[in-house]
Amino acid sequence: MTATIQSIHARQILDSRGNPTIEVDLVLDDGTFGRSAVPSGASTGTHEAHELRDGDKGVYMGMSVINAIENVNGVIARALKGRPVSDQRTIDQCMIDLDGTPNKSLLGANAILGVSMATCRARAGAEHKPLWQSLAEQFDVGDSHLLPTPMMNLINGGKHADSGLSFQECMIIPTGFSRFSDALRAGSEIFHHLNKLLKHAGYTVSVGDEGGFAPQVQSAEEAFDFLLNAIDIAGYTGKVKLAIDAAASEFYSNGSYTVDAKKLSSEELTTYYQELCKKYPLISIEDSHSEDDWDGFASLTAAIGVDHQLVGDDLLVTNVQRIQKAIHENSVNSVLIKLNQIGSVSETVDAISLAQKSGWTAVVSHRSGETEDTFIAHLAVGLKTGQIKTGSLSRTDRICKYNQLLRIEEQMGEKAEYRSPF
Ligand code: 2PG
Ligand code: MG
Repeated sequence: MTATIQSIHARQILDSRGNPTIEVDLVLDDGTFGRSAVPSGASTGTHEAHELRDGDKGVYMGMSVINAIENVNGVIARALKGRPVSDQRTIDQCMIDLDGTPNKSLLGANAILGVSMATCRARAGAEHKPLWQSLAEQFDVGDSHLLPTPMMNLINGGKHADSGLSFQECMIIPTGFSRFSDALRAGSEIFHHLNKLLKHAGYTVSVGDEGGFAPQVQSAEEAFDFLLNAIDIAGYTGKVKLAIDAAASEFYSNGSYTVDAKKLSSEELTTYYQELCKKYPLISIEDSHSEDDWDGFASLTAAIGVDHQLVGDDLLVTNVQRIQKAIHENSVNSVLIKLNQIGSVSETVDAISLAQKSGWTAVVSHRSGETEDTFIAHLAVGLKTGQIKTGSLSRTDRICKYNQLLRIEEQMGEKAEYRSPF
């Protein structure tokens, strides 16, 4: 396939929180068109690649991305025009070299990622293949028919809601199903039963950034009890497990963690997680400790890592160097994968491959600020990660990823696979 890039055009659009972000349109010389939109986090790790924002408080509260857009339409477009899209790594490396900084702070990780994803879209179009299949072939994954098991964020806390709950995400994982569509149905039914239970208990049922409820519950235990109750009423006990993203960097300060009004040391926090795992079917914990508390992570992995998934998000920021350190130090056994933490598709794939080679799991993830782009649904299938985290069962910015997975399952027909990653 020898199609080359004819034009690249970026524009400013809004994300699910109403903040500006970048959309990129890319056209090949054969007329094929590819479009992508870049997501944005709220609980961002300090080691993430640089998201370039203009910072003029009078315009979109400082959040506009005009400089990043000018970088796409200027220097990046000039450098990539006429280049073949057959090799994604060459395209990405060209932008990485143009930027020249370790964290993409010159051109912006948001600028580079937008072009990187749009290139993948255009190449898939030129090949007349679905994006997941084109990604699987481009990165030598081979036959891929595994639909990802979702982590569904039904109760939002932390920085994503005003609920008072310290943990950012209390999630369910539908493990006991043999089709993605059945797992999705279970998630939706549980979501609606939870709505009724919360209402009945006098809680608000308005939703947070990722479409989960944000009730003023007093503790993680109270949130888990609601989830288990909803799972039970929906008739899925045993088939649906629990997971959290503690996002602990957000409740860490001066050497201690404040969890639901209790002050805990790093060791006490590890003990608290162990107790929660004894009491509840909690099988996956993300960002258990603060992003540079390597010892805290390692202590939890030593304690419960054999039969629990311990995921690094802010800790690892989809960065191969940090993942390597974590493998060496046994800090966690799983990585959360976010394209915009590192800023290009091929570097994201490198992070996934390193994790997979090391016997870890990899969970492809949305950001709390999302768009209608469904790239991550394709990435999870194409790279055979077997897991995706893309929010609750409401809000189109979340549901569009699930809907795309339904389409992929339908396209695959009999070949589609779904199984528990645990
Ligand atoms: C996380 C993400 C997504 P944010 O912490 O895992 O759920 O949140 O995009 O705000 O970093
Ligand atoms: Mg996280």
